[in-house]
Amino acid sequence: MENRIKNSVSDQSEKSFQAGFVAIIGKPNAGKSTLMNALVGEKLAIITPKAQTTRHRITGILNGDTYQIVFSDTPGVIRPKYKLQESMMKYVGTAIQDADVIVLVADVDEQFPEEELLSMIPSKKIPVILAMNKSDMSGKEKIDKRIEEISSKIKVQKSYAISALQKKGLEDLLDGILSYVPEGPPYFDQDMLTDRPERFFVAEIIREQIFLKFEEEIPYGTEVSILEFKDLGERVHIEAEIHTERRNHKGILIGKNGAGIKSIGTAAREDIQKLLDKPVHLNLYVRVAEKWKNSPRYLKGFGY
Ligand SMILES: Nc1nc2c(ncn2[C@@H]2O[C@H](COP(=O)(O)OP(=O)(O)O)[C@@H](O)[C@H]2O)c(=O)[nH]1
Ligand SMILES: [Mg+2]
Repeated sequence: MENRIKNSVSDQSEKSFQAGFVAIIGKPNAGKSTLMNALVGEKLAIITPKAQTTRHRITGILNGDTYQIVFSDTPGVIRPKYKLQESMMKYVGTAIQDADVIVLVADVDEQFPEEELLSMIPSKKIPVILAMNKSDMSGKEKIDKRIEEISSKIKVQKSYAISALQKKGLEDLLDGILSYVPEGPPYFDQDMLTDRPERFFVAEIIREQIFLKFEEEIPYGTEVSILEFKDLGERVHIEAEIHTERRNHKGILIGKNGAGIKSIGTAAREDIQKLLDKPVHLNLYVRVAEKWKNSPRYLKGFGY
């Protein structure tokens, strides 16, 4: 990536500016969020080994000297089972609609394709670049076979074997993307990394800890909202609420003598301090929000 930026500097006089939207799509767990973070060089999207960690469309802006790429990390494509997932799939849809380029992220070890994912990709117009991810886990033969498999099912303009985790193959991928990014002025200020406010990322960091620390049902039934976000100069005071769909989950989240909530808070606070670059005081509360995943009222309140 360093090279790319340096090359751009020397090219600056001949080249006009490029700016565009790139939708990063794929099945759950393919490595979309890892890829976006690696491309923008900052941990914006939360990453956990659990599927469906990403619930929103998250913007990550890569600013080069001669280009601005606005990436949208999206939830993994699934067949929605409840309203929350319907909203999640809508975010994938709008990211695709806005896109100048689609980066389809596939996991080399995953069975592909699924109808849901393919049906969301428009049959023409928007160029599709295939990023065959997790190539650190497989041999060349298998990677090539998978690329061929996918290319036979949808029209792929370019394909690359990458490892988002090890940041391998990303410069080539970026060159490929740039070859389809139109000329035009930047959409955002060139020092902007995202269009989301800090408090959004604070809520995401807390949610990430719940995904990392608890099993199956609990993370999927949990949402986090920020009650208070006060920058007091030398430190930031944050009050956040963890909403859970079941009464017994509340007990599990709080834990014996508050051990559960304490461990979420301690880990989240560390990451929030890194994000805000200031000491943080974090208070967490747990509330039951029955059936929130299917409640339009709750979902609206949570920003879906
Ligand atoms: N081995 C390997 N693991 C990866 C790679 N990219 C992502 N992962 C892992 O795959 C899991 C899902 O990653 P994530 O970015 O959250 O996937 P998403 O659901 O598509 O956003 C995490 O445990 C990542 O660490 C990669 O290139 N190689
Ligand atoms: Mg993700």
